[in-house]
Amino acid sequence: MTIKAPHRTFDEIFFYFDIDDTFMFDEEKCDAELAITFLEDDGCDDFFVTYDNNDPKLGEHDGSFRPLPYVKFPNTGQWRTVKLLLPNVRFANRGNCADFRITVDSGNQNLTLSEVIIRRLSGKK
Ligand SMILES: [Ca+2]
Repeated sequence: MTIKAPHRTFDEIFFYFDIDDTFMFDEEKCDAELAITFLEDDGCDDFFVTYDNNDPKLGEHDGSFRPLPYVKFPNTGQWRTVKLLLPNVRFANRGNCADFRITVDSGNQNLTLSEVIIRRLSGKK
């Protein structure tokens, strides 16, 4: 999996992730689990994930940016891992040449990531 250089706008920062196409590409009837390990500090209050999915009604650009609910956290100074279910993934590089992204639009838009793992839960092997 490749992480692209963070893209910053006036009030948001995006971390784009491109899954190796030999591992997952243009999937059908496939769910995935995304595990994100991050630092609960004062750089921001929350973040959310959007991902390339198969339902064109869910998410902008025909489902290329299906949003998940915000992950909210306090400033504990501790590392935390969240596991997110991504139903009906497609991962066809349609999200600005990536498969999913993490958006930060709160606080100072700073998020410290330690590890991001994608795991196939169903679909073709
Ligand atoms: Ca890809």
